[in-house]
Amino acid sequence: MTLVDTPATTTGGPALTQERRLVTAIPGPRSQELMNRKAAAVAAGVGHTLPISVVAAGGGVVVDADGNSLIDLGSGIAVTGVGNSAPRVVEAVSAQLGAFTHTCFTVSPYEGYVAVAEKLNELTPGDHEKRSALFNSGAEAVENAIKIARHYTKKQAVVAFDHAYHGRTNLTMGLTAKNIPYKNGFGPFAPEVYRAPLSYPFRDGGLDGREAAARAITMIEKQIGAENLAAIIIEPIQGEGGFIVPAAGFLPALVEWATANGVVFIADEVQTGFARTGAWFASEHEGIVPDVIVTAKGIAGGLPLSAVTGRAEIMDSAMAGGLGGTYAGSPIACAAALATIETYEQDGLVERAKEIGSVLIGRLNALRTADPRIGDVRGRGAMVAIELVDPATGAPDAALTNKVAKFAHEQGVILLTCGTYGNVIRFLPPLTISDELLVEGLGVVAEGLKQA
Ligand code: PLZ
Repeated sequence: MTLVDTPATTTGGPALTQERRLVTAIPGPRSQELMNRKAAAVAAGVGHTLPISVVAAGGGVVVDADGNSLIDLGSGIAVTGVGNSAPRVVEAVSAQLGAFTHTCFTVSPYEGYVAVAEKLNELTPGDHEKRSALFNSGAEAVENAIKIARHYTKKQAVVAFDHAYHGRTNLTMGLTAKNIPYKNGFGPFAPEVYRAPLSYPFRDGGLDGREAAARAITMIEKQIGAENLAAIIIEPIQGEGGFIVPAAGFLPALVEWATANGVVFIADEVQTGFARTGAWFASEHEGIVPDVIVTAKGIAGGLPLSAVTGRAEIMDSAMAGGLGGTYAGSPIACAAALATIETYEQDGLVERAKEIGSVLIGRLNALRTADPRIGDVRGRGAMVAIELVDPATGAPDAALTNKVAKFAHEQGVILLTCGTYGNVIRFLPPLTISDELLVEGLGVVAEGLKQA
């Protein structure tokens, strides 16, 4: 691997020196300049976690315009599983750019779209016959999954769960649980969306998975009725809501009930999909086979692409012309997706996610033993979190969480928070990060906790 030292002019990708390097305060002067321009030009509603001006990224680092090199523990929110500017992706996208950039698949089709659909049908759980349709964003794919389920079942109601996150469009805002910042003042929301209680082992008072599922099913039967319910949608591990892993048995019981009652079970694997959790899809950990599965983020190495994959009879129910979009399944994004999937396969990244997971869980559990403010350590593979609490009461401690995140940012670590109560620190490193950088990043978090 070539080690390149000057940041502002280098390309990204794995050629970047893999180190944390601070040459100015964060933000440095050039980043600050961009932040000033941003404040004057970009709508205030578009926030940011870390005020830097990115010029390159790759492996496990992000480099800013001032020459600082930050450890990436966020992957742009679980997107760059294969790393930034992954070589196969760069090559495939460059070739596609030279061939053609756009025709609109629903006007004049091309092979890349079909090849991605074939790959998704093969990789997603279940050996039944499947079909896929491609879109641009996670929210757009979720919307389409619901459209398809309603068309197939000829029913209207949809159940989402406490702590759910499904997007920022009108229907998906309604499916999303948390008000601030996602929904506040943005209503009215779409009708026929209902919310059921989740299994949240850390805050559930000892309910096991089957009991938590029974609680949700009772609510659904009493308040909605299976005869009105088109679909249940759930993230197999809640992402934005706090990296909540439901108790074992919760998801299988919901799938069983949905199957028995003519309700389409939709797994939103936008954040959990594509090797992230140490399996191709998080549904596999619980042995469930969703009727429909929604993917995005990790699917295309950073290019915008999303997909709905499901049972052929469900997916084929919408009339020809009923699904689509100008850019949906763009040839460039499809080229990126095929190269991304090949990279997960060839570079053994499902296994790598497991290894990253054992480093994370091991170190964080050790921290927890010495620090009662860490109420819970949870997650699977390279999707792990700590929940910070007041040790005396167990109450969520968002202030501490923000302090630790701020400390990490100032020390050159990109660290994300999440959770309905804003008290969860989540770890979503690119699967291309080295153990050294990962451990160094965790060390900064530990120091942040100590100083807070
Ligand atoms: N479903 C499970 O995690 C996106 C949100 C970032 P889009 N999560 C990151 C933000 O603050 O906007 C997400 C998700 C799950 C759907 C989505 C939506 O995916 O590609 O952001 O539309």
